[in-house]
Amino acid sequence: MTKRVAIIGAGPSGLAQLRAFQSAMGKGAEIPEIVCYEKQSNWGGLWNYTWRTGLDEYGEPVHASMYRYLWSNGPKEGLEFADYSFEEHFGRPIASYPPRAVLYDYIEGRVKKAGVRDWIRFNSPVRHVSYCEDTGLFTVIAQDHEKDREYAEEYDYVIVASGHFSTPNVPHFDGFDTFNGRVLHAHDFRDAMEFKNKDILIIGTSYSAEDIGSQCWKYGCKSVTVSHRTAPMGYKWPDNWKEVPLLQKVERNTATFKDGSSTEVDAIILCTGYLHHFPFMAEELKLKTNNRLYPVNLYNGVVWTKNPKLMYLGMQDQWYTFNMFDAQAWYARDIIMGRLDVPSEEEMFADIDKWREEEDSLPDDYAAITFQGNYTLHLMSLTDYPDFDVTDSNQAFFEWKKHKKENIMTFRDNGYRSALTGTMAPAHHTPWKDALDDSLESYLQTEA
Ligand code: FAD
Ligand code: NA7
Repeated sequence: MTKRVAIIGAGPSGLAQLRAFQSAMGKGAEIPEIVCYEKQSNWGGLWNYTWRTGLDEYGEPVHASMYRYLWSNGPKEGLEFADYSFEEHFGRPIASYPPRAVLYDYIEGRVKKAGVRDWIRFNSPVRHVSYCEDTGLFTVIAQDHEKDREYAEEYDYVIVASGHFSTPNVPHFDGFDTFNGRVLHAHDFRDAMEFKNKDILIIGTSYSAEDIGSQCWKYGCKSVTVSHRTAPMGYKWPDNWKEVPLLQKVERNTATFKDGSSTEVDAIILCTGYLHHFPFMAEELKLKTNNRLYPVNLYNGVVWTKNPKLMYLGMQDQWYTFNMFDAQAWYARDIIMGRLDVPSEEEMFADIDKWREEEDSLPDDYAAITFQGNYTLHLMSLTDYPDFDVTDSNQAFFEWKKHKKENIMTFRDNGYRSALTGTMAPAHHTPWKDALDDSLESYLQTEA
């Protein structure tokens, strides 16, 4: 009987899995029956923008954490699909930091070409996944919002590709309940214009803090104060931007920090990261990890060691994204199709330990990028995913870091070489700080 595979999520990771199977089919292989469950009404995952926050039209938690005016926070040369270049999609070279809508178009272009949309059941959140030792099958319970019914189906394999930047980590600080402005998490941030002429306080020092602060600055907020728990970001910020120690308390509009300093603020944005959250997985199948490069219990970063018929995609903290998800998806496919074996549980754990020990000893971000590049390369070497030169992609990331250090508000004006086509990206027609229109049409114009 044909094997059945359930994929949970049709974001970049889930779509990578669909494309991996379709690619094998295109080369004449017999593939399993594939069912992809997607909670939203369209594909693209976080790249599928919605104005909604809180709950969606069906009462489901809104998945989206992306906001208007979001431009890629890393060079596109670091994420390019090895089987579908930017040049193939857009018909010409484009600049290195596309806005969200442009990247969405690129993600969609590949899967439209592959013709895999019919494999996806939209408006279909998975409610529960369990495994039966006797039958050797998973039961997936899902909601069909269009027919307003819950139903169960059985599968030989399950691939969890539901993302991990959607359920906010929301700490409490003293006095929040007395604050006279809005307190929100980055997950609910949508439009920087809301904060025009306002003094904003940001908690956190990672990508969301840096980028949401920069958005608010770009769209005319009065000042940005960023509060750190561990260390300041240390970039050369504009004059109306300062970095302060951790927030201690809030009294009405006054925020006081660990060093005793204080400032008046109109809004507080918690850029405090996300939780790996899988309420739909049975306890013994549930990944529990913090945000790191090599999560626990996943052999080769993908295979659930306690039951190798279960796999997780894209659960790593991410320098590499789309091409790493692809490498994982091709690997997962080849295990399912019997082309690759997994070793004993003991060997899997020993291998995981080796990677995690290396991760723990990485001295800096440059080493972390190389680590994730090597991980992606390792997976690619196991399958027929087209080769690309990881050294070139690492190099794009290294230059990106250097450009951020030089000037955090102009780093997106730089271009990098594609590891696939060798083409140097052209400059964009308008510097990022002056480009207020983030539409696909505006971005693809050749002149301002
Ligand atoms: P997601 O994109 O999160 O997709 C998961 C999918 O699973 C969603 O469609 C969701 O609806 C679905 N789903 C979830 N639960 C269920 C369920 N129970 N049942 C059915 N379906 C479900 N990466 C970059 O490369 N460049 C960037 O510039 C960049 N910017 C980012 C900015 C923000 C604000 C955030 C939060 C992330 C950013 N990322 C960026 C990283 C991002 O994680 C990846 O680009 C990518 O979206 C991850 O793909 P994914 O498929 O693993 O997860
Ligand atoms: P990250 O990268 O997980 O970073 C979370 C940040 O939040 C980090 O600076 C943490 O500080 C900080 N944090 C977490 N909890 C607290 C508390 N309790 N108090 C103060 N600060 C805290 O999440 P991001 O949202 O920035 O990025 C996620 C993805 O979105 C990323 O891949 C991008 O592509 C976009 P720490 O350094 O641990 O002290």
